[in-house]
Amino acid sequence: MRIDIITVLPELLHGPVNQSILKRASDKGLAQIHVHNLRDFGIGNYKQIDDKIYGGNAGMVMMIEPIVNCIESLQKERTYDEVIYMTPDGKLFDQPTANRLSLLENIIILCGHYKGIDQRIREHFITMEISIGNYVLTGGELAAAVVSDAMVRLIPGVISDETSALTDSFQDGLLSPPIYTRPAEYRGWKVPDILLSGNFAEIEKWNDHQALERTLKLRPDLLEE
Ligand code: 6GU
Repeated sequence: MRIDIITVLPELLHGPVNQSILKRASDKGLAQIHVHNLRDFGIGNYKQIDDKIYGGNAGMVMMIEPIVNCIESLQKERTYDEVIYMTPDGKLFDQPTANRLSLLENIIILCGHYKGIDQRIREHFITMEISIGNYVLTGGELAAAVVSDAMVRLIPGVISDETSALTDSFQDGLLSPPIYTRPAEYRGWKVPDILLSGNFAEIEKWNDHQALERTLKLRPDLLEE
């Protein structure tokens, strides 16, 4: 998978891209993430990328030309499966969406800033609009990092424990059961006996029950779905 992220704040993405799961995937050759500074496609001596909103409202809009020039320079090199715009008015990002996107070959992610982008970009270039939650961020960069992480960790081989991505909270629509490690007792707080019993059939039953109970208690909305 190749992800091209277009942003006015590339520095904000250097941390996530050069650390953690995204770095590991890149080192293994399983995912390449390229960050593009929109300013490089700015107009004129000042490399302008934003301008006043038509119609008198206060605020700035990301201009059509720099964004189209950047997107088209990428599309000249390869075919993209999705051109995603990160925006609070997009479709709420969830695990099924992450699953679907993780199977794609090439993705562009455009990070919104200021009041947003010229509507014509959304109409003619964007194939998908994503929000990561019902709150407003200053820009789409942190959201793009969230979406990239969620997609890339699903690519086979990225996480060393092959089964772990599939047993995550949400993958089966349930929260994960509680987990423990040594010591078996700390300050008198004991790990449940069943987990030390070695009876794997019973342990699996216990885990399933805990997952259901925790979901019922903490996220009943998941069960309604
Ligand atoms: Cl994708 N962008 C911004 N600016 N704010 C958000 C968001 C995205 N998702 C939730 N809030």
